[in-house]
Amino acid sequence: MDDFLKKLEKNSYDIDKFLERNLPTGDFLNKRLIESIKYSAISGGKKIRAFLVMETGKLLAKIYNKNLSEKKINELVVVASAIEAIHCYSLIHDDLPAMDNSPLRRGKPSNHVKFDDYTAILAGDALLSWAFQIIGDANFIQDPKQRSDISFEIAKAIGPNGMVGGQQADMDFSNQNNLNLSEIEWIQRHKTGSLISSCCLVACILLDANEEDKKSLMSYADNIGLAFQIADDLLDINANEKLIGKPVMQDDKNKTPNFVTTLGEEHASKRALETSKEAIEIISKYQPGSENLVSLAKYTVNRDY
Ligand code: GRG
Repeated sequence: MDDFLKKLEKNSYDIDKFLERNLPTGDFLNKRLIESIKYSAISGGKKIRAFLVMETGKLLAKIYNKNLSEKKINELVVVASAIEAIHCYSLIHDDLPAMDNSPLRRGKPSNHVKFDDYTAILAGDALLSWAFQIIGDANFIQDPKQRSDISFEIAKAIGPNGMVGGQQADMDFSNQNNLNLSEIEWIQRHKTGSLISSCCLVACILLDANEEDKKSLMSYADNIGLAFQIADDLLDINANEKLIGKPVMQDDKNKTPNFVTTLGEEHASKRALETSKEAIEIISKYQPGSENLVSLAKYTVNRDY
């Protein structure tokens, strides 16, 4: 696991380098907005979504015996960074008083606490727009069809029938403790799962994957997303607040039903492990070459933050 954590760290470093170089610099009166964007987007988080994009790309290159050129690696980094920017926007907005009202994120004051509510809203909006700006930039991704397919798939994954729709349902039903398991799973698949699945899908687009491999990799990603969310619900009751870098017992405080409140701790742990195992089984058919994706599946349920 130590070796895997080092790879995850190196990946974060590469993505941060891209973000530092390419996030906008203020050009006049917008300097405070830029400060707020950089405060949340750079040097924070595990960047597992970016890792998923990069590793899926590397695996596909291996499967198809393609040489992963520097240009192709850069394209993967661009899309991975765009997805991390989108993820960051969702966390900034999720922490706002109108949503989770969380004062801490990644071990430091949430964006709206450090700045203010309107700046946090605008920083999130700006990160979302910037993500599509770099995906659409021909200097970054050469093939016009790939640019348009990637934009389409990501927009679909994070829109009303994806992340935003899931977040709306999460908010609407947060005070109801009568949601059943399939409703909770629906919310998870939309709120968290669809962006995670899109990480594998965009790598498939960049590497021209065939339908069969695309299907397997999406199924791997679906399982990773589900295991990740159940593990997150378990961390909400068990984690060390300092280590996790955000308040614990948030779902209890906000009366949000989740996998643990519905299944109980023991069953939820079992389900997380089964789901991670399923992901490992799917990706193991690509051995050798998928070792880092196997480690990621193990990590989703063994992490302590
Ligand atoms: C506000 C449109 C909008 C969407 C919010 C992602 C999300 C949707 C809310 C976050 C709520 C939450 C805690 C979900 C659990 C899973 C999750 C996304 C955890 C945070 O992701 P990590 O652990 O975070 O990858 P880091 O900090 O490592 O990037």
